[in-house]
Amino acid sequence: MNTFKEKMAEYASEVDKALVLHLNGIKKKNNPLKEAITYSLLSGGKRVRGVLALSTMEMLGGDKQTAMKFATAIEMIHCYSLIHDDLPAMDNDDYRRGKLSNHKVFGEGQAILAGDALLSESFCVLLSAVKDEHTLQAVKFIADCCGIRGMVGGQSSDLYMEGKEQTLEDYEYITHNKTARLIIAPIISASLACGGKCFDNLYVYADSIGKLFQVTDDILDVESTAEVLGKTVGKDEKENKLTAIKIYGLEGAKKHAEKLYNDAVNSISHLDTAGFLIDFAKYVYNRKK
Ligand code: GRG
Repeated sequence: MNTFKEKMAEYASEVDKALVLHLNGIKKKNNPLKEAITYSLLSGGKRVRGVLALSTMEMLGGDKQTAMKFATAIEMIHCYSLIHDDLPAMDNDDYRRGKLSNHKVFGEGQAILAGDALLSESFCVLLSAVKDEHTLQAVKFIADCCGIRGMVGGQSSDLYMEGKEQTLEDYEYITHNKTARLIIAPIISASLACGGKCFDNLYVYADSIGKLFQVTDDILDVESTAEVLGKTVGKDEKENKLTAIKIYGLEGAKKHAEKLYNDAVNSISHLDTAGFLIDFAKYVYNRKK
């Protein structure tokens, strides 16, 4: 039997292969767009969102091809968000995944376009997955997670709140939308594609690990190093960002992480095919990068 680590690597490698295959199908034009997209898309992310799409669909006994399309598209959306987040107008970071940020290599204009193109391309992939009412609902859900009512809305609030007085309510809104929604997307879209199978339990699980992902990100920004994370560390405090550390303090944030981990596990522990997702929650809780 595969260990969690092996299974995780197997899913991540399937996502990588699908992304390479997709890029191979795009013709190079007289511009750097394909190169700029390839640079960021194949720069070695953990592929957690793609892994969640594949593993949840497998757990529910759903269609593998549909899962591959959801995984590919959501990783494209995630990649666009990282490229745009690194721009000087947003988080202004020169490094991502241990390499120069997209705009440091291709310039700000091309980086904006690479993000735009990845988002459009993701919807070409998602539309190709629509084959019935269930897959249509799943694609609508993913669209909702990444736009005004999701990641972009959260990022906009995060930018808007900079330098203003911030409350726990602001923190919860921003975390839920900016980060958790794109973790919820692969899990719940798999459930919807399977006719809403295990929807309620999986929603609690997805929401908990989505929030946990942001809390561990905030803790790592304090406790880890640029070498391990491949991006600048210690920026949150320096730039007075609204983080779990600011709201709960470092020890309080660790306690909050433990609660979210327990909530995640308790929501699905009674399901007999949930082994991988239970281990995945532990992986997020203990992650070092
Ligand atoms: C620009 C619309 C727009 C949204 C930006 C990505 C994002 C939203 C903000 C980045 C801020 C941040 C670090 C959030 C924490 C959660 C997060 C998205 C971490 C990066 O995701 P990982 O760790 O990255 O999955 P890899 O590189 O492994 O893919």
